[in-house]
Amino acid sequence: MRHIRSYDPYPLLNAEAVSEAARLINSAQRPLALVGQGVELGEAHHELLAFLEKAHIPAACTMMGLSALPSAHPLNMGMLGMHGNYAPNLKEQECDVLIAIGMRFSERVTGRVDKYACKAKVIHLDIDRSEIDKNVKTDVAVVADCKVSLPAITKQLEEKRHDEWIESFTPLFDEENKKVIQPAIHPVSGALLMGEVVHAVSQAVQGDAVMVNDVGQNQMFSCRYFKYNRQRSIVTSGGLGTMGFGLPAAIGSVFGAPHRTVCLFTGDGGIQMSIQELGTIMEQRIPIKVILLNNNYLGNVRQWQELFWNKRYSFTRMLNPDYSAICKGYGIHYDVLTDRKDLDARYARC
Ligand SMILES: Cc1ncc(C[n+]2csc(CCOP(=O)(O)OP(=O)(O)O)c2C)c(N)n1
Ligand SMILES: [Mg+2]
Repeated sequence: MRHIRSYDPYPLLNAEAVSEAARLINSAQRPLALVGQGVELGEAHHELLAFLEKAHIPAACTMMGLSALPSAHPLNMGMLGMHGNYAPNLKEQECDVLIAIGMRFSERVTGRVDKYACKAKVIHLDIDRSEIDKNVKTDVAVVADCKVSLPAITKQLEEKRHDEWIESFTPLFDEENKKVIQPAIHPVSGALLMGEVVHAVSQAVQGDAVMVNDVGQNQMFSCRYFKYNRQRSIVTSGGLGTMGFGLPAAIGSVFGAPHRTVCLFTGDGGIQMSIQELGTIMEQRIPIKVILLNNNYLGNVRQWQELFWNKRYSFTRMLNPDYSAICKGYGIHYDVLTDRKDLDARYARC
């Protein structure tokens, strides 16, 4: 086969790197695994569980890897990064060994790299050699498909418990739950919130659906509050942040997984970038649940103008079309939900 520079789809496992990684993990007091989409693409879900459970390692997922580990697994510590959970973000700064598995240390995960995970030795498992040392300096690199590297490392791991370390996440969870999560998913007054809508849909499908999203606040809230118990269940444009991705991606998801429920969360800005695909839905009679989280704003940009640009709002207010009329035109069944008290009853039909 012709050699293409920097293209090496099946790198051979380096036995020395595997032993060095296992040695570091065996000596760790406060290990933390970061799980990315590489686990999903490599279909290394069982291998990941065997690895985490043998050495009792807490893990947090990147946005792209959210369904690589069941949401309710006791070692799942939540989502990493700027819009992620409090506990894993703080614990990255405390851990002594960080094991990155099929993830690329995006800047939304790391924040300032010069202050990132300073107390940790870093082990990076990735199939792509060019990811190693790209963003975060690595102590041990295991360049291979993680379906191969994870079991090789697991074989050399000692069975361990890290109860005290794992319990130290709990007060941080409790604090986030009280101050952020409960007010987002169970608000008692005010306008309907994205978090409570996502939570209600997630409850209705009981972790069984494929979740697709667009870009913006709808993406962040759906990533935060949708739960999974099946692998390969999230479809998002991730760091590419491509508005208009959601609707066609949801159509593709139905064709890719025809026996599964597909839920799309999208925004009033993003849906208008590929709204013509409602025609495909009409024509193909595609059974997607489209949840348009209409806040009459390019909400994510407005949020940045508010927080980082001194509330200088510019061109973020949306003058929206009548979406009901549009659905009617395409012959697509729709429901308009504005009242909190209707939430559970409507989504129970999901
Ligand atoms: C094609 C494209 N254009 C612009 C952006 C920049 N951008 C990111 S989020 C966002 C606003 C999204 O608004 P909306 O779809 O209503 O979602 P919301 O944040 O309100 O949930 C914009 C303009 C982008 N990511 N992609
Ligand atoms: Mg919006």
